[in-house]
Amino acid sequence: MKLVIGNKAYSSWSFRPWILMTVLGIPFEEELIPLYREGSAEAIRRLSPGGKVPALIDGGLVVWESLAIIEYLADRFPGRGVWPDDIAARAHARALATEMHAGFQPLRNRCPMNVRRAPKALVLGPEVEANVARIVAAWGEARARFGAGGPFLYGAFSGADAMYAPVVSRFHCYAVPVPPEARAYMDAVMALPAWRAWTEAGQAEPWHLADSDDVV
Ligand SMILES: N[C@@H](CCC(=O)N[C@@H](CS)C(=O)NCC(=O)O)C(=O)O
Repeated sequence: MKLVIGNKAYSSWSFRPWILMTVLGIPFEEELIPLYREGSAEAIRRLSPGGKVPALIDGGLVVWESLAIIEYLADRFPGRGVWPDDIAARAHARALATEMHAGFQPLRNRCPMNVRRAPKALVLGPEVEANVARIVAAWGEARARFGAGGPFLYGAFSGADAMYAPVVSRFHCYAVPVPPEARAYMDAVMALPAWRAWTEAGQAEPWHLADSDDVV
């Protein structure tokens, strides 16, 4: 299987299936297309019908949209733990993942993922603060109800953690104030070797996007 991704420094949507496949040990090769450069859009469109990354190519099948890729991985690798085994936990995890996929636009706009940013706070504003409060509450509920088996949202690392991995990065890099339980969850995600591999590769990339680098 091949996963087509964007810059590791910035491409939050690419990070989601990449970290999930890496943590769960699902073998894949990656093709990285640097974003927003001459020829990028055409290069992406050749591989991904929606014209966006990520896309997963499995033989003759192309799956695009990060959440659809995660669902495909759940079908393709049953028993690998893409979603929690328990039906209630699984429903909750899918709801949380979908809420991320479809929402939190103010946070995404104000705090673009940028793994090169040293932690530095900025003024968030009420809409972003509301997103942060909702995410912290949702993480807390998942951990309290379903997280006893490990440090992640549903105990073991799952598709829900993958969907929120870029949020962990944003909260960290923009020094967003969070309660200790949320910080402990973030630290568990950031301690993963897969996290380090992605962020170190992103930090070493030669491409820079001013929109993301110049956020103050
Ligand atoms: N809803 C899509 C969003 C994908 C997306 O917006 N990807 C961005 C990079 S993070 C992209 O491909 N941008 C390139 C472009 O729009 O030309 C998903 O979940 O995969």
